[in-house]
Amino acid sequence: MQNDTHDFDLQEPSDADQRNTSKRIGVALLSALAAVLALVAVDVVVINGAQNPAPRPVVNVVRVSDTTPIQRTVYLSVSPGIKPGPNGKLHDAFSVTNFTVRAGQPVKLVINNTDNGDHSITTMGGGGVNIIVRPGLHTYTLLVRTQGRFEWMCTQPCDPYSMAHVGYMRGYITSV
Ligand SMILES: [Cu+2]
Repeated sequence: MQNDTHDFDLQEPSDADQRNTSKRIGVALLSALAAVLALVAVDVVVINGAQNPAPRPVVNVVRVSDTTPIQRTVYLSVSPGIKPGPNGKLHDAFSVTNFTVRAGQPVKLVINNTDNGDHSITTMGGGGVNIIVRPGLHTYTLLVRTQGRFEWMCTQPCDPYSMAHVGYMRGYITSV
């Protein structure tokens, strides 16, 4: 398993500094991400796991209503031959394929790709998201700037059935 991570420091600032710091962080994020509706990744080298962040909850969910979960951090895995299709044959799959995010709010995706090849989360027909999911454990930051429902699929050649079916290598990013 690789230990490098790709993320922004999205830790909440202290209460005293929260207002100004949040504004600066927001401006910095917007500046860095002005060109595209996009994945953003900044390399951080971790040596022997000594600099691993403190454990986080499996899923940190913030709700704006009873029916609309906003996921600040999503942990998911990618596994070859793990999910049965209609005839019982096992297919490649992401453990989570449908995400609900808040427009303009960065979401961390912590992805453990247990396969030995790349996969991807690539939106079709807009959205501009193209996350190349490399083997190993990586953290990506996803910022969807506008509201909408964007279908994505894995564009890295893998399991043809999975690439064509929601719930396997295909799904939806819903930005509210
Ligand atoms: Cu794939």
